Amino acid sequence: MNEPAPLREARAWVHGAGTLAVLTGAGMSAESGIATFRDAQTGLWAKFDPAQLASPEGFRTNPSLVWDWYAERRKGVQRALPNAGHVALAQYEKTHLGRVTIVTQNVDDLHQRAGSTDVIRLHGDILQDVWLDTGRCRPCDMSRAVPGSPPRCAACGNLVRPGVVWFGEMLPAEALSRAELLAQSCDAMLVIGTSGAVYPAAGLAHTARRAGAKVIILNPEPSEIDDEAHLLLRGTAARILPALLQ
Ligand code: BJW
Repeated sequence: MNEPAPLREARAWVHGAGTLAVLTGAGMSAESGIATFRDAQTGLWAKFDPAQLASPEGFRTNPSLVWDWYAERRKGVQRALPNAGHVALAQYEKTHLGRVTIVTQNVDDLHQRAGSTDVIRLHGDILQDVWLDTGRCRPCDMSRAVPGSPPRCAACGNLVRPGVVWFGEMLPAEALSRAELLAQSCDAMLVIGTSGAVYPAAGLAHTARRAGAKVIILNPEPSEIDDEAHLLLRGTAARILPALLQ
């Protein structure tokens, strides 16, 4: 087959890795119709203000604006289907059991719906409801939430918010520590569809490289962490991954 040398080399590193870490960002789900954040024309931050919509301060200032924005995005996630890239990763995990872990910044569930089982979610789950400040409120439960925009807990009165990680919030500790250990111990890291602008997720590529892993970045555009890559694959997730993981 007449294919580019970087793709052949990347395939050899991926298949040769006893432990493969896959770090994914919004570009992974772009071909499923879910908008990225920072793409110049179509990214969410080209139209919306992250400080207003993706921060605890923004939510406290205007809870219904933020809730309604997330409600629309939830519908988009529920309508979306995994693309050929998600499917290729899930199939690869099945044939390389115990050797592949996905670390995703994405708040959608498309990796899981494609069949991937070992998925670390760094930025939470957009489809989950949690209580503001307290997370899961015991002994309250969501079935007793008073409907509204946003709903409130019937027992404690607390506001309900989407279960995502906003700017300035800590990442889930267990997920972050698993991801960091993986970055320190993997043989190869495949970084897909992230601008590399948001930390601590973006720092995982640096950690992996410093620990001796081969780092491959798949992105149609330059990213802020391209310097960490041993190999750059220029293309989209749904086009490149089926070829890379075959
Ligand atoms: C394709 C494609 C296709 C297109 N195929 N590719 C160190 C230095 C500086 C700042 C900080 C630091 N450590 C912490 C911070 C502060 C902050 C931060 O990083 N700020 C930077 C912006 C400067 N980080 C935080 O606040 C984090 N919390 C934290 O660290 O707590 C401790 C702490 C707090 C304060 C100070 C210090 C420490 C939390 C970050 C939470 C991020 N939350 C969001 C929103 C989630 C909820 C929601 O969905 O609404 O997460 S923001 C948004 O960005 C989202 C994403 O997961 C995240 C990353 O974006 P991603 O995935 O890279 O998407 P894009 O759009 O940027 O890029 C898409 C890419 O795909 C592009 O490159 C395209 O080319 C490509 N692409 N089509 C493949 N088809």
